[in-house]
Amino acid sequence: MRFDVITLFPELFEPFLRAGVTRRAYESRQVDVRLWPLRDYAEDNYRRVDDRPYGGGPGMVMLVEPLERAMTAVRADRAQAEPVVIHFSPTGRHLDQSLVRELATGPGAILLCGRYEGIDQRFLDRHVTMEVSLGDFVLSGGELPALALMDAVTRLQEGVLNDAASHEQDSFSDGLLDCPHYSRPEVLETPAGVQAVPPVLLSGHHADIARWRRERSLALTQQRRPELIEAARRDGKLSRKDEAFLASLSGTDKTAKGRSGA
Ligand code: 9D3
Repeated sequence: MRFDVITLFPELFEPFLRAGVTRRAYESRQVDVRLWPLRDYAEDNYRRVDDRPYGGGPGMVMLVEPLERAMTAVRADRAQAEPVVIHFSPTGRHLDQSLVRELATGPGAILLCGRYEGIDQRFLDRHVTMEVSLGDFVLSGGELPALALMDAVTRLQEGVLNDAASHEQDSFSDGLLDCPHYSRPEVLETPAGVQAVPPVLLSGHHADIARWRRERSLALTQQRRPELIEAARRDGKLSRKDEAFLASLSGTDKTAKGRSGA
């Protein structure tokens, strides 16, 4: 799989490509990331890549011509006839795990990172197949969204997670939020008091532990993201036991976190 990233800030990508569980996939070119510095495709003496918007107003617009030259170079370097071209934009479709899974099975994409107020619409009209947003908040450009997408897709590639089961236990893999996790020490002494690990996790009863984790996931999802419970129900992902547990929560949040609104 291959990602071609057109960006004014290629240096932002390097540290992410060298860290964590995804590193090996990038280094082995199992996921081949190629960076295309847009400024290299500016042709005038000032290496101009942006200019003022027609119609006036604040900010700058990314110029068609350098983008066009960069895109021509990328397409010439990619065998594929019609690669997916993703433009990261606050007006795009919100990135979610179903899009990530879809991209993870494909040949990759061309990723277009905007800066300033945005990109000349005429370039977008001719090249972009998909607009993707990271959510309803304002960033200064598309580079972090591009890194987020590549990270999410790359960790789904064969051999990236040591443990195949990590995939299945992921938040969202079955549409529910993840349960809490604990490690040593068994009892944590703090100035605010003593915090013990939930005893069931020390019991060695694997069925009980699995049930406890499932119930923590269900309760947390019901509390924070009730629409995900509805979706899991529609998708037939809730067992009779799950439904009985949810019914026992009886619509009131009895947890300390629920009462505090945390
Ligand atoms: C202050 C400028 N905004 C006017 C309301 C428009 C605007 C233009 C460019 C807002 C943000 C950006 C830069 N953002 C991205 O390129 C971006 C983004 C984001 O800001 N939030 C969530 N997802 C994304 S994907 C790309």
